[in-house]
Amino acid sequence: MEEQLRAAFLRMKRQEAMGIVKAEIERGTDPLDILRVCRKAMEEVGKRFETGQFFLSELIYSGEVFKGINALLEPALKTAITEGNAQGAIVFGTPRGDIHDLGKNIVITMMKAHGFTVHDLGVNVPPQKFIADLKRTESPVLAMSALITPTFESMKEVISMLKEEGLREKTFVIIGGAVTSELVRVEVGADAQTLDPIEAVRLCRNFLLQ
Ligand code: B12
Repeated sequence: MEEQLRAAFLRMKRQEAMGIVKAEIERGTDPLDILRVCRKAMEEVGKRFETGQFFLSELIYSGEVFKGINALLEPALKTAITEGNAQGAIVFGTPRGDIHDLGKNIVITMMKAHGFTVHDLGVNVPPQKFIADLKRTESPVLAMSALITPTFESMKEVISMLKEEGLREKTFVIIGGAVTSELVRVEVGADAQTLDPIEAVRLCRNFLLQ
């Protein structure tokens, strides 16, 4: 499946890719494994964009292929999850300057399926909006997604505003997105970082159960 799906992605064959995914779901393949293959394929699209083999049109189209696949994966991801009801609230968004949201939406699907209430602020979110929503909803968790490196500065701004508002101590800040890493977590001052949606759920749940 992996090679076929990767090839369909790189040839921008949306219907073909969706057909492969549909067949895999019907065969009972773990939807998280399908997601991993998609993420790797998108990484490859990104690399080809970086090296000039692909243009912006391919970047855009790969997003459309992924959206089609996500529509198929979403119900499968929800039914694949059976554990508990976390009952915590999360403010989630892609900070200012960044408009990527495919990964964010996947993580939100998983969080909701695990019983979290998610306040999705969307993309290109100014720091003030994060703070206002954390206050309004009294959410103990702030989740931010970054797909381009300039977003690290926006994340830092949000975290420094959290400190100014006296909210930093009581807010668990988790970040993710293809360009993030443990080093980035330390640099921006977040509490946790992961690329794995299940790990994200586990980390947030552990914080809430403390
Ligand atoms: C699709 C895509 C786009 C689409 C986005 C569509 C959309 N609605 O999101 C479009 C065409 C709009 C786009 C635009 C641009 N893009 Co772009 N894009 C990509 C691409 C190919 C795939 C991203 C993706 O959706 N992956 C699939 C998802 C499922 O993976 P993910 O986001 O990583 O999410 C997973 C995890 O990270 C995690 N996760 C995600 N968020 C969070 C949050 C939390 C809290 C947690 C815990 C976990 C978590 O969960 C997900 C599931 O596993 C990447 C390549 C790559 N390496 O990813 C480039 C990439 C991110 N883009 C890049 C660039 C340069 C751009 C542009 C600047 C291009 C341009 N010249 O205009 C613009 C920037 C626009 C902006 N201001 O934001 C670069 C960034 C380089 C950098 N280091 O800064 C990349 C890395 C490509 C590359 N290698 O050059 N892009």
